[in-house]
Amino acid sequence: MSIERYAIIESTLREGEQFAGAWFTPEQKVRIARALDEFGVEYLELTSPMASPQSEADCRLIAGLGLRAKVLTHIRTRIDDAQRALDAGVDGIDMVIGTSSQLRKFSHGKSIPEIIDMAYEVITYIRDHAPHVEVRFSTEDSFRSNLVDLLTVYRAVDEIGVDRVGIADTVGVATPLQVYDLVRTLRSVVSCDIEFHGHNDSGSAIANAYMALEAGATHVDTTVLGIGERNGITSLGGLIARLYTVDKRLVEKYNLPMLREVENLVADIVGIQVPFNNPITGITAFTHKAGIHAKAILNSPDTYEAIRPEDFGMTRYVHIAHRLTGWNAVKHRVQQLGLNLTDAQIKEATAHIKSLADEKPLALSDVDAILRHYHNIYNNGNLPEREERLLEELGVRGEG
Ligand code: HCA
Ligand code: CU
Repeated sequence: MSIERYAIIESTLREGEQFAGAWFTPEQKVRIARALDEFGVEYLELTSPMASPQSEADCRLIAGLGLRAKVLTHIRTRIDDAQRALDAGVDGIDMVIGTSSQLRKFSHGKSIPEIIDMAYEVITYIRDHAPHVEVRFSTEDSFRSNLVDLLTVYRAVDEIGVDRVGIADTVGVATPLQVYDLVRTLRSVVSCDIEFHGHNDSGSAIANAYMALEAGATHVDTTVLGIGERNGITSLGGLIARLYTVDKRLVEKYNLPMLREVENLVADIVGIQVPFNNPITGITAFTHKAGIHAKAILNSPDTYEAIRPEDFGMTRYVHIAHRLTGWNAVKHRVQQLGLNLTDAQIKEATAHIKSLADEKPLALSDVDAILRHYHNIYNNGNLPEREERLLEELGVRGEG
């Protein structure tokens, strides 16, 4: 594998707080921080203490929890921001400034040399006052910045002595190839670590984060379920799924069965559902339906599963109550139910299930009743009353 070492900077408590539905109480922040710490992310990034008095108190509170994860806060490239961050007792500071012409014109109005001067002042301030604190410098909207400007700024801050530089796809426009190229180029310009932060406006946030790692980035920003400004950034679970399917050893350092718990916790707090098609934890992520798939899955799950559900404390489900079903999957159900039917009889029952399913949606309980009905025909048994009723409703048997 070409990715040798990487760390996750989990920004649910910073970027995630910029999600429209987020309003975290201090108690909720602590719960999220502890859950992510238990999952095993290397860093937690928190909202700037400058944002509000409560943000400052929360930052202090979480920095003081004694978590295994390093606690970072996110600031503007300003001395007063850096002072407040250091006062809060964080392990690291992520500072940012816009380098694109739009941001230079409409946001802070600074030229590239002025940006480097500001960076110099703030980085040396932190280095002088708290040599043990990690420093990261990133440029907002990196992909719409002039490449020469960008590399000039990164080279300068690397020489001043940051631990990391960050590139940010602030508006979610970068393609995976552009991310790869920029990180590659940057890799040959700076000697410090490289972080990637990517928004999902065009649906590429996970792929982009992965390409950044392939190109030599060492840190990736995520949030739980990808929540953030607009439609958010690289999701924690998405990144894990991406890396797992490349090489499982890349994610073995995390407590994978906790993923679902972390996602449910955050979904609950911000009032959203885990999307049905979410990687790993979506409700249908391990549901197999077509007869051909079901047969192969029952013989050997890896035929149609790139991810082992057990690794995440999930279970697979073979969906048999529909018209695409196949007799092999039905046979598996017959065995689960402990019924006595030959292959020929199961094929007959399957044909019956398919024709009923052509008329209306079936439930598993309907299929079970039909299978028991066949079992009884061929073994002279009686059905429980409840299943008799189900069969009547399905029109499989009439009254009397
Ligand atoms: C924002 C800032 C940021 C910062 C990313 C970073 C972005 O616009 O809210 O610090 O690397 O997306 O540019 O989240
Ligand atoms: Cu962002």
